[in-house]
Amino acid sequence: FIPEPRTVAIVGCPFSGGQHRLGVDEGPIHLVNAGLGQQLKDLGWQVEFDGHHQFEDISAACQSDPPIGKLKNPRLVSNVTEAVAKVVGGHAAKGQLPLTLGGDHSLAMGTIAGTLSKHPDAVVIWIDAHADINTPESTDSGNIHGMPLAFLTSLASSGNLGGVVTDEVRPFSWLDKIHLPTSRLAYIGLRDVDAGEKAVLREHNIAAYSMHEVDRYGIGKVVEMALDRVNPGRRAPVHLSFDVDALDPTVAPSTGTPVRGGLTFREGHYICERLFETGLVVAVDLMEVNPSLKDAESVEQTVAVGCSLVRAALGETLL
Ligand code: B3U
Ligand code: MN
Ligand code: MN
Repeated sequence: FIPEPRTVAIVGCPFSGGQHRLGVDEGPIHLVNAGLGQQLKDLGWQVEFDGHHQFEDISAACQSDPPIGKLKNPRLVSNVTEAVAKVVGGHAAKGQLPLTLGGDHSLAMGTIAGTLSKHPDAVVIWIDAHADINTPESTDSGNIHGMPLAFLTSLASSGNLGGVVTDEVRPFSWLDKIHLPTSRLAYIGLRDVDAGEKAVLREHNIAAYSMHEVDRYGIGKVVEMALDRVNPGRRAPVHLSFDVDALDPTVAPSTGTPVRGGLTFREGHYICERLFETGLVVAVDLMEVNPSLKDAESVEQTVAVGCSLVRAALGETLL
């Protein structure tokens, strides 16, 4: 039994340590300042927002954070995502719907771990231009925002970070007990997938729908195909993790790694609307909005699109 009105807990995560471009930590601040909270109230939600999370103590404690193997900022990312997992898991435990605003996509290690703590059978729908499933061995960039799904699916673990670790607590050891089976992960929107990632998607037969499938079948069919693969009975809770770079750069220009040929405005919104319609959505992430990239008009456009994607995922309809 879920009391009405339902509560959405906005988890603002101004964090950019999973990649190297400054400014993505400003994303959540812009989204909230654009009035997202009130917009969700207008949709009938009770909204809880306790301000943006401050990761300063963690950053201070990670002053010395040399790379491990290729991984950049491993201690910072591990500690921040562990904190996020606790916050998201706490909201989920109270029956609230956590809405996490990033920040870079490494944060999803925290959000999805938090969701799994309350809903161990949850499936993940990952909307992105990128597969974010590089392992410490396969990564070229060393940026951890390209790896969250490798840790979540146990393809990567704290024991194989690709370098010698002498830390008292091994970074990412908190994640070793978290396991998202690859059979419960579906992607939509892919178009910039590294060779090592393609091998993983194939080897594990992961439900991956690239822009090619979106073109071929149309977005309506693709969403049903994705759900049929990971949630055939339409009973499992759904965690939606939306990287704004899934959208075409003409639609969402202010993001760190734009890739042309992306989802249209409507295709992005359709995914959110359809998932809401299933009644199964238990958590939503909106990641990689970077207001320091591009001109003021592009920033405003990207922030507005981000807000409207969230509204669609939380029940806004066209009619
Ligand atoms: N696959 C590349 C690029 C990338 C992943 N996620 C984003 N970019 N945003 C990497 O760095 O792992
Ligand atoms: Mn991503
Ligand atoms: Mn991406």
